[in-house]
Amino acid sequence: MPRVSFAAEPQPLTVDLDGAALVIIDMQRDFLEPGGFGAALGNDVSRLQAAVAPCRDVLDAARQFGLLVIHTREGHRPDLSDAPPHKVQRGDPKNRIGAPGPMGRILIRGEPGHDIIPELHPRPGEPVIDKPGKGAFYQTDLELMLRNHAIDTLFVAGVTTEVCVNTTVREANDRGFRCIVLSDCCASYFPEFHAAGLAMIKAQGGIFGSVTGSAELLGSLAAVPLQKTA
Ligand code: C5J
Repeated sequence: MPRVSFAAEPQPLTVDLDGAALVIIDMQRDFLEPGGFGAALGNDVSRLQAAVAPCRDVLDAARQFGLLVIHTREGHRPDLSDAPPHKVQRGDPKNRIGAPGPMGRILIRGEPGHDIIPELHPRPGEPVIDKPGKGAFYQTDLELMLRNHAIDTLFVAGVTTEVCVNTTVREANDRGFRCIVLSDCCASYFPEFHAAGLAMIKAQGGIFGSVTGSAELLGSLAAVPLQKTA
């Protein structure tokens, strides 16, 4: 597979696509649609919609180039046995994890709200990591999967920038993976947290990773003579 070079912060990057995966974090109905967990916490879920179209463009390109695409979902078992009590007990009891909502029980595996939004729904064969925490490495087989595929670089997209994206990037960084966060493919309910979340990743010479935009990555891919697989 080809190598691509593109502008990024804090410095330009060259990536061997053979060793790269796209990880899409928690693009779930519970976070992006009215009636889910995000809304239950009082957030304006429409703020997350901006990331959907760029994310879809990158997902299409990743599929075309045969990149490993991994989706994650935050959520818990119906009996809440994997949900820490301090996480469950936060907030208004009628809007807590496990409470009934318009899209089923909030943040519970198998409920409609836990599913990934239709625009970004996984294709058969694309791994879906169900995670009980914010980080995608915590109590999951993500690291094993990446090592078995000889992946050392992650393009990271999803929501929310400062919570599950940042936590996952920090976990990945400590495990030796290079993270390239796609700024417009991520979003937050709080624009200032989105900006700060990205700033923290790329500060100090890229202390947790790099940041670029979907246009930069897609532009570099467009310049590659294609050995597309799909
Ligand atoms: C949150 C997430 N924000 N996926 N989860 O609770 O960022």
